[in-house]
Order: sequence, then C-alpha cells, then structure tokens
Amino acid sequence: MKRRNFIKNASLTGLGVVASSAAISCKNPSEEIIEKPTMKQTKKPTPIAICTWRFTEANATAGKALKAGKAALDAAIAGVEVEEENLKNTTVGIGGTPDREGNVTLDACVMNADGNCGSVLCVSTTKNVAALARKVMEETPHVMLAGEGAEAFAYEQGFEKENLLTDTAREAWQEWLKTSEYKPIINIENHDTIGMLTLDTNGDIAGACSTSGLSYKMKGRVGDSPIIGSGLFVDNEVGGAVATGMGEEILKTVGSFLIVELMRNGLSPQAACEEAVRRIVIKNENYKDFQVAYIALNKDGETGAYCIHEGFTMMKYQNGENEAIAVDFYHKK
Ligand code: SD4
Repeated sequence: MKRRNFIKNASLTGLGVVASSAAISCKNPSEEIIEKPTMKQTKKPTPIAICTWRFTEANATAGKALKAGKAALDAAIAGVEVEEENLKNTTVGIGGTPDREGNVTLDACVMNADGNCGSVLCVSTTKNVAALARKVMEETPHVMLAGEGAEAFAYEQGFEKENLLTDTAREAWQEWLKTSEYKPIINIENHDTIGMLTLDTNGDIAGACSTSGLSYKMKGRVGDSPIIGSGLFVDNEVGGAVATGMGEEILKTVGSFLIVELMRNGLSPQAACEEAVRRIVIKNENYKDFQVAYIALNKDGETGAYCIHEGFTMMKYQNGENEAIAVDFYHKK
C-alpha cells in the first residue's frame, strides 16, 4: 500500500492519530500530504500589474515599469508610491486619516519572488512605507519593524521626516471628534488601501501593500496590511494575493496565504478568492456591516478577485491596456 493511502485508511479505520503520525515520523510530512507541490508556469505570460480599487495611475505606473523590463518588486513599489504621495487618498501615505488621537500611522509590507519579505507598522513620520518595508527586508536581519524603531531606521536609510497629517485630514478628524462615532462605512472612508501584485518579463511575481489602516482606529491598532500572509502573500511557484477591507477579519483567516495555498492545490485565482471570502462570511453573522476584498494572480498570468459587497474595483494592466474591472461580490441583496 502506498504511504499516502495508508495514512488515509488509518484515519478512516480508526487506527488514529498515534499510528499515522508514527508512520510518517521518518519522512518530510510535505511529501505525504501535498499531492501538487508546485505549479509550473505553462506559458511565459506577458507582464501584468493588478491592484486594489480604482488606482488607475498607480497601476499604470507599475504596468509600464514591467513593460520596460523592471523587476516585479521594483514595479510594485513604484506603483504603490503613487498613492503614498497622493494627498487625496485618505487611507494611504500622506493625507491618510488619523487614529482617534490625531496620529496618522502607516503600515506596509512587500514580498519578493525569492520568498523574502519586509514589513513596517505604525510609522508616523515618513510616507513611503512600502519602500521602507523593502529596506527592512534587504538591510536588516529582520522581517518587521514597528513604531519608533522603524522611524529611526527610516532616517538612517535617508527617508525624509514629514508631518503626515494634512490640514484636510486634521479638519475631518476634528469634525469626527464631535460625535466620536466609530462605525466604518462600507467602501468609503476605510477602503482605499493599495495592494499590488506584479508579474515581470521573467515570469516572477512580487507584491506590495500600503495603508494608513482604518480611519479613527484606536491608537496602536494594526490591521492585516503589514502582516505577511494576511494583507499580502506571494509564493513564486504558485502566485500571489492581496487584501483590502476590514483587517480584523482578514487576519483571523490569514486570507492571502489561504488564497495562495488554495491556488497551489489547483483552484483558479477567482475560485480561491471566492473561497477566502466564504470563510469569513460563514463565521460572521454581521458580514453585511463590513467589506473585505481580495485580488489574486497566478504564474500563468490568470487573475481573480472577489469581495463581500458591491462596489470594489480591481485594476489590471496588460499589453499596454489598463482596465478597471468591477468585481463580483457575495452579498446579493
Ligand atoms: C486595515 N485592511 O488596516 C486595512 C484597511 C483597508 O482599504 O484595507 N483599507 O484593516
């Protein structure tokens, strides 16, 4: 009997965990469990950039960089930076909405085709946090840096010290203080995080995610966006996924890692995003009150996206065309 069959039969016949774990103890468990360890790229796809929401210019910037031969991570960071600099975007970079106490705190992460990653949390004095996350990945022995430590590292690396709270954001916060009502509104003030996935001319995939998090969050609150596996995950053998929306729910289901693993096991990017959303809604009676959206890309250049509520858009740049795709959703009224 083949080992895998033995394990299956053992658990079915009640031989139980002890017998089966003894049987696999001398071998790498992955050899036993994973039937489809890798997805080979079946064709060399043309470069693709996809991102969350209608960030037309950011996605075009990444897409054009890929077309010009830039590596996947360089292109993703260049794209994300467009929104980090955009004063009108109230949930990324400078101009982001502050926490309840008036502090703008940014979170970001990046992941590369070689499996390396970097992340920064609660950064309040510099706006290009995706590039800073890359520096953490490349210049330190760590994956994550938070708060003051991340800021000190940023200055060391030559990042500019800036006040991220714009007059517009301060005025909106002062207005909010009059009621202090904390009730995230679907698709509006809390949902402009940029998550980007890129596939370059070598067929390599990378990603970046950058946010100021939920508007008027508690001081110190961190969501999914800088957490590798939740806000972003890339496995260059399979593909990548990024998330936007209510970070607490994405964290609980490790959404982006889940999508990549589902793709590894044969699901299309679309089916994998749908399953990740389903895992959230089945556990939450109140799913009608919050948005979660995922986008995904596999090695063959296939893309997918799904969300809880109508109103989410994915941008897709390929062959010189930058398309806004209205994404299908779970909650059909
Ligand atoms: C967070 N996921 O901090 C982020 C918020 C978000 O668009 O996606 N905004 O929970």
